[in-house]
Amino acid sequence: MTQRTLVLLKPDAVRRGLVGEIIRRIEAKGYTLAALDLRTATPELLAAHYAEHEGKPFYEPLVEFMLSGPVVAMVLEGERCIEGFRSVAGATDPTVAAPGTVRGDLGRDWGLKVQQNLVHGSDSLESAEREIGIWFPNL
Ligand code: RTP
Ligand code: MG
Repeated sequence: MTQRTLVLLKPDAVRRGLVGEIIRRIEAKGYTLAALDLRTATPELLAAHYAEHEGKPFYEPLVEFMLSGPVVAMVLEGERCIEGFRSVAGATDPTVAAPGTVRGDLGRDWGLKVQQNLVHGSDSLESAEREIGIWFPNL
């Protein structure tokens, strides 16, 4: 089933010069870029994007981190790319993410700052459509 998914390369990925490496892995996997944009998030955008996490202990530091520099927002297209990109990304915590994944190979352990895990990928069909609407309303 061909799907679309919203992927963010977080500020740590941009700061560390890993944009090319991560896009290389996405393209090598066979996913197509349907949209790609370097931009600085806003509190409003992030409140919508992370609505499901509002109130959790990591919410405020996560939003602050996501505002700390530009992100690369993209829409990927491909066969089962929602699940597929999350498998390319690896587990949320870079320390336990499997080798071969973006977070496992390139992620650093910054102590309690689990939010600095390089990438975001939509986790379901519903969240993909919702998040694409937030980041690329004209797509
Ligand atoms: P993502 O949404 O970024 O693709 O990551 P995910 O599904 O693997 O993780 P999720 O549970 O949706 O959490 C969203 C982001 O919040 C940060 N986080 N920090 N305990 C913590 O400090 C903690 N837990 C989650 C991470 O940046 C995670 O990617
Ligand atoms: Mg998530």
